[in-house]
Amino acid sequence: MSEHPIHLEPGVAPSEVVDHLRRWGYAIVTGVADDEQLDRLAAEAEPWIEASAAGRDSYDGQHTRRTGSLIARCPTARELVMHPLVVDTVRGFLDHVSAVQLHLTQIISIEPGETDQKLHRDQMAFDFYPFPADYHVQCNTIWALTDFTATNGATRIRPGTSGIDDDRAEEVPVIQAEMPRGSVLFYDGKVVHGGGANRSDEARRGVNLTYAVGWVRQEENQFLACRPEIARTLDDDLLRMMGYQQGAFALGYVGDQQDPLAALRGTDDKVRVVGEFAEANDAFRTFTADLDR
Ligand SMILES: O=C(O)CCC(=O)C(=O)O
Ligand SMILES: [Fe+2]
Repeated sequence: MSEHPIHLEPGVAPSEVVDHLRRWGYAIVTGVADDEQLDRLAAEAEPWIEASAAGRDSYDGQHTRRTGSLIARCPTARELVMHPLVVDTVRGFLDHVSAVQLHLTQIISIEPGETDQKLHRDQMAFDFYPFPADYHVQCNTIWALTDFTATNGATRIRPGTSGIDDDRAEEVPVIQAEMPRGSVLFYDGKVVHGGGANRSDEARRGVNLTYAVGWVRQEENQFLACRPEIARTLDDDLLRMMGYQQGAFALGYVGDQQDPLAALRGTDDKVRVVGEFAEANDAFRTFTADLDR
């Protein structure tokens, strides 16, 4: 395992990131965000982080602050959510579904004194449903807003544990996703991982932006986390990613089969067929082939 963590260079093709994710359950790309963009985000987020309480238990982290609603609160977070490398990687990794959607936006600030978070697989959020080993439901990112180091709480990962059961996963050594500020850690919903202890004297800050298949409930309720008055000022592509689109063949329309985006904008467009790339879904294509649509 000594080759881990593997760092991919800026400019890497999304397909290569997808390959690494499929092989190891994680991938790190350095140099995705620059200092100017991160400074802007940090300034927008600072008052909200200051106002966020520490977690209630050792899983959330009693020395960890979690700050959500980033679409509404931090305009720069919108750029990160829709970064082409991320969107293309998420779509490539979750290419078995008609639509993908934003799942969670959260700055995780692990502060001095925090201990190791219990290792877990993020897909447990779906009521611990035992998804098949080869069915991925999530594709996640953590953007390094500060350097991630072994002492300040860099994410701990057991590489390659996505497709294996818990007993075998226990035998895989834990590595840490050390990476410079501006890097992105991608990881799937199955790989065993957790936040690290912070033994330094500064906070480790990461922007956790996660994505899921279009047919599940979102971890963060995007329709309430971002009020309609703010949502109406956002681009269509971002809104679709937030969930203002059909999540699958017949999921998420409004009233008389109105498209969710049209409902938000107050127009009367009927629903688009489904998510923006439904044609990728074999089952969808087979089912609709003989329909007169
Ligand atoms: O902050 C981190 O490095 C990871 C946190 C995490 O895995 C979680 O809260 O689910
Ligand atoms: Fe996690």
